[in-house]
Amino acid sequence: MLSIPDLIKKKRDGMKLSDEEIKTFIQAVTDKTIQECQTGAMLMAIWQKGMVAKETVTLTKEMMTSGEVMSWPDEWAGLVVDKHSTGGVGDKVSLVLAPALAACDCKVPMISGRGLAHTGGTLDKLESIPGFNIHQPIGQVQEILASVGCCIVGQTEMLVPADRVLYALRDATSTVDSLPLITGSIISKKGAESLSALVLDVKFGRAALYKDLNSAKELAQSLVEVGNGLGIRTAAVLSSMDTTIGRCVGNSVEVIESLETLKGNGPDDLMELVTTLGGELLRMTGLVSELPEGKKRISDAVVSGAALSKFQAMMEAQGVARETAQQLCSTHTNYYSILRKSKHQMELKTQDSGVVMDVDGLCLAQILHKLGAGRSQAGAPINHSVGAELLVSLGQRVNKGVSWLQLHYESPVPTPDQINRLQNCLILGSDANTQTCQQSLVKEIITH
Ligand code: IUR
Repeated sequence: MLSIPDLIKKKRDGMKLSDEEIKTFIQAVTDKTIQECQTGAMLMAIWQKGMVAKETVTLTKEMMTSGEVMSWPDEWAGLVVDKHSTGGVGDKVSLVLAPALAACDCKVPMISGRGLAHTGGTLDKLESIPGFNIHQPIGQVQEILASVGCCIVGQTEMLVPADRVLYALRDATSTVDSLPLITGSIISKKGAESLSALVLDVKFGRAALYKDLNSAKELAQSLVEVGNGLGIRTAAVLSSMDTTIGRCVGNSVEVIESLETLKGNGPDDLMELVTTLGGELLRMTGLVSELPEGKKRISDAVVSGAALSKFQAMMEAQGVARETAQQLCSTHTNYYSILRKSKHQMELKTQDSGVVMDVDGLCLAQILHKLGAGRSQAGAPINHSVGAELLVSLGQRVNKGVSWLQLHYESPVPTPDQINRLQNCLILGSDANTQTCQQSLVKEIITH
């Protein structure tokens, strides 16, 4: 058996590691018998020399089994599904998709994350609902799946401990952007949920992890190959992430937009993503035979109110008082009698007339982050009431002086420079180009 320095040397020199060698490395990481500098060196060797698909599958499997792996009743075989997104702005897909899938008879043990850099996190959004508890032990997750069909929770200490160690060291060693390491990190956590099917929303564009379609596609292909290699039916949807998804960005405001979507009033771009990702999952489970049928079933679950009932039941099962859950899900509710409204609102006005060509989702998210919608560092508090609502749509003709953005803020208040930068997020153009700005978000679906 090679020693840890030998393993590092082997990868450093561009050779493939055997299953046994990868197992040795991950075990040493998990048991903490390896020095941090050695882990860092191996991460850099992997970053530089890469891994072939077989090595990545083994790395992912070993990471997955470094901790607790969930198990489900036999009668759920084929029905346990989840989605992962590489992170976006205004990405509230999970809040609509999880209950919609539950309404289509799937079981959805959705393990979500917190906001990272300028992107929002599903857990932060849900915590703007008073009482919502994202910490659920595995036994409770199974009970909620049995009674409701979906839950949205945080990662427990016991799930994929090797990823915790590697992820922290990747940050410290500039090895975050490595295809095998990203793949191992994402798929190991999904694998530990013992899924039947997994769909990945791999985003590309200005506000995404990967700016260009080709690198996003490379990641999507690696995720799909390794997911399938682990025995999970896996597909990836490549979707563009330049502006915001829907109209709202922030925590409370995104919960409101999600609830409105579950009441049948959702924006087209959000519904397109929800139905495509959900439809693909239904196709992979075999509940439908073709994607269009799957999309229709998801859309029907939302429009009929079946998904809303699941969301209400999920809130109650995760600690929200019955009356609160009922009120949030009723037709004419005053959301701000329950969710905290920011102390101040401000409407930004268009400085010209024209057609809305673009809204810079990255710049908008970065400013909201600074105003308290995101964290300055891990563990720091966030202000759930901070956010923004877009009052215009792409392709819409607007006159000079109309309100285009409502900003919700408290402390810090936006500086003149921030307001100026927000104004520059809105790009107006001439009528001739309206078609180019109203394209579908979904570019491609990768199934193998
Ligand atoms: N999300 C993860 O879970 N792992 C990663 O490596 C990245 C995002 I980048």
